[in-house]
Amino acid sequence: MSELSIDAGRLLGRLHELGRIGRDAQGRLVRIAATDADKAGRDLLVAWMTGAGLDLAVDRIGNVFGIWTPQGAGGADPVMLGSHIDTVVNAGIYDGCYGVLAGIEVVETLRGAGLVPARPLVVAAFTNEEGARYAPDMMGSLVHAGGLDLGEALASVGTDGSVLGEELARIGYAGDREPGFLKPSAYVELHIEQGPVLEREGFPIGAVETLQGISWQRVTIEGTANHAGTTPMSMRRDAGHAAARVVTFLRDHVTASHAQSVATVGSLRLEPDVINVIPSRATFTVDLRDPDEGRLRDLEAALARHLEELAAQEGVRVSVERLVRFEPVVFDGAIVALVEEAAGRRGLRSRRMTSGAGHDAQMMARICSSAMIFVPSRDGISHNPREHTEPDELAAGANVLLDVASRLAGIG
Ligand code: HGY
Ligand code: MN
Ligand code: MN
Repeated sequence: MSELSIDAGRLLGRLHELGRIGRDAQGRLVRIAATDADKAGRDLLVAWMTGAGLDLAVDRIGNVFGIWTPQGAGGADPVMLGSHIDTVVNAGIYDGCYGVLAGIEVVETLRGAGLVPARPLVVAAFTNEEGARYAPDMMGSLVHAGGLDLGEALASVGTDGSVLGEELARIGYAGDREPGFLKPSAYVELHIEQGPVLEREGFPIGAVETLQGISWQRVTIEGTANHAGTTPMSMRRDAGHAAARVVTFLRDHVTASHAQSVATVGSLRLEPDVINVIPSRATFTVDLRDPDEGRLRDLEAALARHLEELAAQEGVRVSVERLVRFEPVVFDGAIVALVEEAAGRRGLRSRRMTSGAGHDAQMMARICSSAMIFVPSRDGISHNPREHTEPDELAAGANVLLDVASRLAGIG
């Protein structure tokens, strides 16, 4: 069994302290990217990073990096640990934050034990992983990996009409380093599973080997506003009804396919949004995911066909804007094996699995060997204040991260 362990009390204390930042008037956790709440969370994280003796660097898309370059290790490419600290609306306190804070724990534990890695260690907090305000999600890591033009990302307009670059400058996190200035030798992300598998099957550790493909679209349906009382049903061009048909189509189509696909209409807005007016416009998002690229394409094609038929049948006009499209990712097998080995040495059962959620690791996999470590989520709940993982499970995951990072950085 490995003797070194992270300070579980410190990790838990920080998770709860960071989890108190960004609460709205109803007490919900809403630390949306590039808002004042995000700034407050970033400021606390920066204090912890500098307190841990890390050198701070912020790039032009606002990614925050804490860098430990031990004597003699300066010439080697770093091992990077990380995730994100921005949240969705009414979030839990573990999604993303757990991986960033556990990364700081790894550095503090190694330094405290007087262990010196042969490579620099970097802890990263990527900007706008959630994509709740600015699309695409995983934006900061995508720019870092060269998958999205910096100018385009900074010019992205949020759901509130704000411009990301202006907001980053306003909160003081429009950094000066060029995105991609760090070329990691490896990237490892510790994250809660956000799904039910580990808990249901009784595994404390997930060795994540793949991550499913993601397709985000925004659909706008234009009908005709009319009087709710005087317009016969046969004469309506009802954008609300047409949108509802898409929602049920997706559920029925995916369920009937018995595949691993998932489909979600998470945001739906009707205009003029008045009780006695037939909706003239419906604007909604469609989130499609599947671990298999071919099946994901088939699902996108089936939706496109349905929208065409719908336009003809309902007499409405349909337009589609593609927001995000990421193909499935296969992580580095050698690091996945390290995760299993490290778990085993600590007497922890692990199982290989796919990630249903998107993560910064899927972007980092474009430029370096990457993998993820999961810990269980109670009832599989996430993106919800009921998100929870037991303290001993959190500590176990962080210790596996410690062991994997140590091996990758040339310790032990
Ligand atoms: O959408 C996702 O899967 C991630 O939480 N951004
Ligand atoms: Mn996350
Ligand atoms: Mn999330």
